[in-house]
Amino acid sequence: MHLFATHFGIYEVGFDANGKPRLLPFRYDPDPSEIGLGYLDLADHRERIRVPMVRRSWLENGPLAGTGVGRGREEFVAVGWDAVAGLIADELRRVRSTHGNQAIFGGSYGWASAGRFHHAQSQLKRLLNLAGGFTSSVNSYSYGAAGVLLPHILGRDYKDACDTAPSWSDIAENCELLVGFGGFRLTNAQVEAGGTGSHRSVEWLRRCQERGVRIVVFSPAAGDAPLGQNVRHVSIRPNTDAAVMLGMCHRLLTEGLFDYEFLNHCTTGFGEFESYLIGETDGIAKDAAWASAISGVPAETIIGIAEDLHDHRSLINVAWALQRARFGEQPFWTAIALASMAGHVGRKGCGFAFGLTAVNAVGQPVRRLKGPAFEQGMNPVRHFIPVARITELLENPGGRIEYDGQTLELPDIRLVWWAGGNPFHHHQDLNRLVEVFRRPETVIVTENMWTATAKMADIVLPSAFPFERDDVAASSRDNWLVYSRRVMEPPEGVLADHEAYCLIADRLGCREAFDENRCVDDWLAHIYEGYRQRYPELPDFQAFRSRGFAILDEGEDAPAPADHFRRFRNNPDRSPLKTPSGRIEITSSTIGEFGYPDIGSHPAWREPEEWLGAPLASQHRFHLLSPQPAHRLHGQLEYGPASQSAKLKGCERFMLSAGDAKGLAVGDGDLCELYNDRGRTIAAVTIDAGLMPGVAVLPTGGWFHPDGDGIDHGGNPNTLTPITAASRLSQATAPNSCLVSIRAWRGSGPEQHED
Ligand SMILES: Nc1nc2c(c(=O)[nH]1)N[C@H]1C(S)=C(S)[C@@H](COP(=O)(O)OP(=O)(O)OC[C@H]3O[C@@H](n4cnc5c(=O)[nH]c(N)nc54)[C@H](O)[C@@H]3O)O[C@H]1N2
Ligand SMILES: Nc1nc2c(c(=O)[nH]1)N[C@H]1C(S)=C(S)[C@@H](COP(=O)(O)OP(=O)(O)OC[C@H]3O[C@@H](n4cnc5c(=O)[nH]c(N)nc54)[C@H](O)[C@@H]3O)O[C@H]1N2
Ligand SMILES: [Mo]
Repeated sequence: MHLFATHFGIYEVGFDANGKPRLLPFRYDPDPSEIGLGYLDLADHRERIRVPMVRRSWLENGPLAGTGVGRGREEFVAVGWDAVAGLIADELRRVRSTHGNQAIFGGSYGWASAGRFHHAQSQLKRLLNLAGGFTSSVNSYSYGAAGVLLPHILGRDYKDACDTAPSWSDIAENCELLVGFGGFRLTNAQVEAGGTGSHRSVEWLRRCQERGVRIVVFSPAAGDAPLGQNVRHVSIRPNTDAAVMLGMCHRLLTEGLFDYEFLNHCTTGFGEFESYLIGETDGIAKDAAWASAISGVPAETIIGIAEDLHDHRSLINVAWALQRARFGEQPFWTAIALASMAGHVGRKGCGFAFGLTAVNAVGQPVRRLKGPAFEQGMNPVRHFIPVARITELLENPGGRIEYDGQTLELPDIRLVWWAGGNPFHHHQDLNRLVEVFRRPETVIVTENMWTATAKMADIVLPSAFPFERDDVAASSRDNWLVYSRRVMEPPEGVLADHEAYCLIADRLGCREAFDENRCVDDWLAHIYEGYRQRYPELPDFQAFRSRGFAILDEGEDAPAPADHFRRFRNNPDRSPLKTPSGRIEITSSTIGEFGYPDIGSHPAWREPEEWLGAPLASQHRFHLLSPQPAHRLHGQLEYGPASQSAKLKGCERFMLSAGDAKGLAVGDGDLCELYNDRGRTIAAVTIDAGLMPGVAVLPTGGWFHPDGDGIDHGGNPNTLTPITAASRLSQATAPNSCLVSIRAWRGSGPEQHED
């Protein structure tokens, strides 16, 4: 079978009457995603990068002439591959001999495309490591706060974003009440890093409902609650979930409705938390009335659901979005404390989970295909940043930031190279990012489209689309392995990242170390053999390639893994967690001892600078949430048919309640300007009857498209979001704490502003 693998699923390759290739849903996928169906349309899109390009004044005057201010507004000159490989090799040599390798930032965060070999970050990092190393980045935008917090609370086995949840099959069979903070944004489950052959989250959630699992969703948006029976939506002010959970903890405590045995044997530090709950530490009882005043959730609702959580076999799920906010560690930590009190942690299908439906993998009862990665080699440079500190890195050379008990020194970056990510999509406060991106001496970007990031480069290397090369694709969280076979050749002048870096490695004298004398076919066979060594039941490479895919446990579900915490609950001495105490740390003396002003030793409510209760809300009165886009993957496939047809008059859509629209004198489809002190962006109103007043929702992924006045016509929410970290502990991204103003826009839409 001729297959093409993407992060949103597998597609079959067919041909239309004119012999033109087209993508079709994969026959074994019960719920294929529409996102990728139009992927091939991008092959000859006008925004495609077709040849290596160099910004004119960098080319003419060199990296030291201080022309970085021209980035993003100057023309590019086409150059040949030989010339560009020479320019890059010379520039890498210059920077490393003058400043040392730490002056090269190769963090390069981003999703790029599926495929184990043509993995954009790995290709770049392997090259840079052979060139002496680079300043790197750690953690993710997805799970930055939780990924640092949870190893302290649950142990290092729970660092991965997909590893806390019980399996869907256990939830459907055993859970009676599923309470989802942040709900279930089902369009997100189309995606899985590395791809999947079988989208099943939506079906699993439906099966839970059919089995009588009652579902409660706390969200500012009613759309985060699934349709169907046994569902209740509770409207909540953004960023206040921790307060509601604390109100629930308080109720369970004062009513004596908590699992004393579990708290005693399986957790540590409940006493300190208890003092905080009853107000011994600060004079404020965190009762339901207190939580209600903060969150807008009626006190009796908080009380009722708290008791329900205790009285029934319950599971608390928290959406990843909640930790992508100021003090984003708190709702996760508080949920763990609440579930521990309610007493069902370690019971099948119960306890707590993070990110059910955030991506397809969470909760899937499958045996995972964990294979070898394309080897990046060793990075001799010890400098790194938590990934969302890119602005500080470029703004403040020689500065320091605190992070998870360490003090990190920010090196003086002279060269930035980005491949497979789009910081002008993913990072916050884009206008500030534009300024700092003008500081380094050289910026190199490897991309397939003229993204805002590519436009900010000095040297742009055109990269082949994933359907223009062969690869072995798999997700370490899934049981499908795919031979993703090229559908067409890349345009002349465009190379796969690997081929481009071979040319540069040649100039650097490390070609042999880079490609080990293997051609791409050899690499694919080599990577596949790595899988076979771990899973001998897989067919040999030739058979795999001709069939197009392989699957573990074909035709049946792998047995549901035992609930993670069951063994621990049964015998915490014999199966301790990998925390300092071996227990769930409701109080973490490690975190307490860091002495950070923005996170303490136990879960707590902390008031963000930007939320509906903040003083700033008198000036900018809407809380902006920026969830994931339903019709594309981040900024990818923005020009695909699914993304384009979801727009209105070519504009991104944002959601507003009917009352707010009326107050602003705008109607469905009207263009509005969303603005604050950081930026301005244009989007079209969609009235959402289920949205809480005071909240605006603008999904990510509209391409940053500022005009001469600095107004973004692409509807990118990151023109508005702050770079403020969740806390010093995680230094994670926090775009969901953002206040904006909104007014009708009388100017033109994006059609008039296109290049
Ligand atoms: N306001 C706000 N911002 C957010 C979020 C939010 O919730 N709110 N969410 C954040 C999250 S969770 C994430 S994960 C990030 C995502 O941010 P990114 O991962 O940076 O976004 P993508 O658009 O997927 O960028 C990947 C880029 O890689 C390119 N690419 C694809 N294949 C290849 C290849 O083979 N080689 C090369 N060189 N390039 C390739 C694509 O063209 C694309 O431009 O955004 C974050 N930003
Ligand atoms: N189609 C598609 N799917 C994707 C992606 C994509 O780009 N496109 N990206 C993937 C990636 S990289 C990631 S990390 C995941 C992210 O998955 P999540 O982090 O779960 O997703 P989000 O879409 O950011 O937010 C989910 C919901 O949280 C709610 N929410 C936000 N803030 C609050 C709050 O303070 N309180 C409450 N109660 N609710 C709140 C919002 O209403 C939103 O609908 O999605 C993945 N799935
Ligand atoms: Mo993400």
